[in-house]
Amino acid sequence: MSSPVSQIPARDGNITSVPSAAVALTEERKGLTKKEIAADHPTWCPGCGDFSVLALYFKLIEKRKLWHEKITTVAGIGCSSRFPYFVQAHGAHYIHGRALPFASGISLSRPDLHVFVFGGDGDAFSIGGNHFNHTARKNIKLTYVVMDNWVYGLTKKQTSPTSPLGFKSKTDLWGAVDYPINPMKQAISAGATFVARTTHTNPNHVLQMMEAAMDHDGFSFIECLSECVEFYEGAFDASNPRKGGQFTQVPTEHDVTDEMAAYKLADQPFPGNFGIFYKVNKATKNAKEAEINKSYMDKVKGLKDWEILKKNFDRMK
Ligand SMILES: Cc1ncc(C[n+]2csc(CCOP(=O)(O)OP(=O)(O)O)c2C)c(N)n1
Ligand code: SF4
Ligand SMILES: [Mg+2]
Repeated sequence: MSSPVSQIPARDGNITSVPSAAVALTEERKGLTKKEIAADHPTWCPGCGDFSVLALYFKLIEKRKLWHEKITTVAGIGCSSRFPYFVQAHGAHYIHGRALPFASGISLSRPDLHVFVFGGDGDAFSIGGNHFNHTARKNIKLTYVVMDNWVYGLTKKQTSPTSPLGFKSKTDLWGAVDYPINPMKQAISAGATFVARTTHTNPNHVLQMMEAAMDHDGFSFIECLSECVEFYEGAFDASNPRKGGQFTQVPTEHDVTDEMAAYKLADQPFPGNFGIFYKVNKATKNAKEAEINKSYMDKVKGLKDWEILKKNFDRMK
């Protein structure tokens, strides 16, 4: 594995290279065991798809030997957003729909961490819709896993932005009339530089997508179908071979840098394809800000804090 490093501009203007979370382990320190990573017992309904996403996140931490202090788990509000409670590491269960701006701040100020954000379809695309678009276009280095169950689970069955037409819920007694959004198309058009799709019923695939997302230098987005057995049972059966459905991977000849080809994949009727639809390399906001910080630090090199402040005040006179 290559060793990506993050650059932290220090007060003296020098750039410090810090191994990113993806580099993880040195020889002296052992990786965490599942027992050390698991916190509270998850409070999801038995059979909820979110259990497998959590189990695979533990596996990722174990496999990639991430340390507690090198990983941050952030979420908004929803059943899926309870995620950080169950992980023994730093993190935050933040405001509904606001996980991404909070996580962006962490990512920009602590480039040595890998920031993971988990949440639901409502959190991501209703109340958090704006933040999703802006975080994607800024290409902030973090991984966002949306556990899409096509419903508001926590608040007991309201129509979500991904609910299909005709879905009967407490907010659409006669069936949903609003056209659902397509998370994959939205992510690509918003400017996400890594866009993938997976499903909780295929654990190996979920882990594969999480690893690839973590290794991506930029905003990585994964739509993970995660069944709400309480309020939308059977929603994803058509994508589950164990329920008579089909799990079709992205064709090997698909060019992940071809935006139009990615839209075409995203346009397939359900169950569609699973895998990486889109992946391009573009400078991150993290890198651009580090550059600005460095050039400013160079300008004030050798000055004391009060001298820098005075200089700024003098300029404003
Ligand atoms: C500002 C605000 N508005 C509304 C709510 C109520 N609320 C909590 S979770 C939620 C939707 C959850 O749906 P989703 O994000 O899909 O997560 P799921 O529970 O399905 O995993 C809503 C509307 C809230 N907590 N805060
Ligand atoms: S209500 Fe649905 S999404 Fe929430 S824990 Fe239960 S099964 Fe999971
Ligand atoms: Mg939901």
